[in-house]
Amino acid sequence: MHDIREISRLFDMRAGFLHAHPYGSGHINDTYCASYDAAGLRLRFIHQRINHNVFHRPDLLMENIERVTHHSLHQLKEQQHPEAYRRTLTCVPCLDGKPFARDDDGNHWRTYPFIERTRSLDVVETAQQATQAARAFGAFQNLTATLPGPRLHETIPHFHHTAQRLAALQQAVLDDPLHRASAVMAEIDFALERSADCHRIIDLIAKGEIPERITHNDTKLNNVLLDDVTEEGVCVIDLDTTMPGSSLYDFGDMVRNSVALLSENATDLTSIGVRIDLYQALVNGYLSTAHFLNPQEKNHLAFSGKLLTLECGIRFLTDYLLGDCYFKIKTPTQNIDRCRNQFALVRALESRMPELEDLTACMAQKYDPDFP
Ligand code: ADP
Ligand code: GN1
Ligand code: MG
Repeated sequence: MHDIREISRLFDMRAGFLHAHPYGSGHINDTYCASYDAAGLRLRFIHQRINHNVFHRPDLLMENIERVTHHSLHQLKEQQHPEAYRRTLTCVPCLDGKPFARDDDGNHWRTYPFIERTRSLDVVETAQQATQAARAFGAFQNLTATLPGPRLHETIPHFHHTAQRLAALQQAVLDDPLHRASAVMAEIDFALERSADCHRIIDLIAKGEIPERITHNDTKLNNVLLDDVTEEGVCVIDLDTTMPGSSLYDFGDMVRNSVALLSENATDLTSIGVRIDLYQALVNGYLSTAHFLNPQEKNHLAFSGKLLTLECGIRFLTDYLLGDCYFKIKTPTQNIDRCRNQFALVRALESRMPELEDLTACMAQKYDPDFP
């Protein structure tokens, strides 16, 4: 717990601090929701400590976020969007005008207005929610496609380089600092058996068949806020990893996060499976806004779901072997439990892959009759 009243003094809040509490279920940053009094009106803000063990250059990260959010707002205003202020994050400046502040302990903090009358879901409940989330992430990529200026900073280099993630796992198995590897050999073998998969997208990117785009790279369902009433995806949040990437990383992570109807934290895996209707809802939502995709990207949408699930499982497993230094955990076995959850979903996706690929091709033709 941090002293959020103290933190609030670092920012140009123009309202009186009332109280704050930890908020959300993100694995990386420390997020607080704070209430303020503005002449009798209650306003809420998000104060967030950027995890500098994960993001080594919070200053460059915030430079990315400022550029992306300014550009979003500019575009929304050009479109005369009636709710521009609610459709993008906005950084509240700190006292010296910067979009982040440093506390006495060397932590970096940022503040966003709370986007009211929305909610974020940890587990998708309906196909409509999946469609809306996918539409929002596709629209976000449309928006970043026109970002002027230099390439964004890579806030975590090689973030979705799955082959490097596998290599990091192999290194963790060799180092095995907590002697955990022997008990999880089945999971390690599961990952190693899929080494070829880990190279597939990277090789296509290297050959230039899949283009680099500005992508979000962390398209968990709880990183998009859905309107309380209409369930429309109103605002894409958690922009820390918005940087050069592939559209397939964004789509694949949505699949990972949505089609199982089970949280990645669930430990009872008896019911884990792929809900084809939810996959269809995701493809439909994504293709309805991501008009820029080339045929190779469309061809790999179904595979990307399996790849990002495998990659996330590999990351949970690596973190478990290295002593749970990266992802926040609530129980000592949570990272290995999450790994098993993800690998069970990989198996389920593998068993339905032909169906998922056929369905993707049908949907791609619906949006583009020339699609092969
Ligand atoms: P993490 O990187 O730890 O996942 P997030 O930026 O995703 O952190 O924030 C954690 C949670 O806080 C989100 O899932 C969402 O529920 C909530 N949240 C973050 N920013 C806002 C905002 N501006 N308005 C409303 N809720 C927010
Ligand atoms: C982390 O920050 P959060 O909780 O939205 C992680 C993602 C993982 C996800 C797994 C910067 O996302 O890459 O897919 O956990 N973010 C970072 O739940 O590593
Ligand atoms: Mg998040």
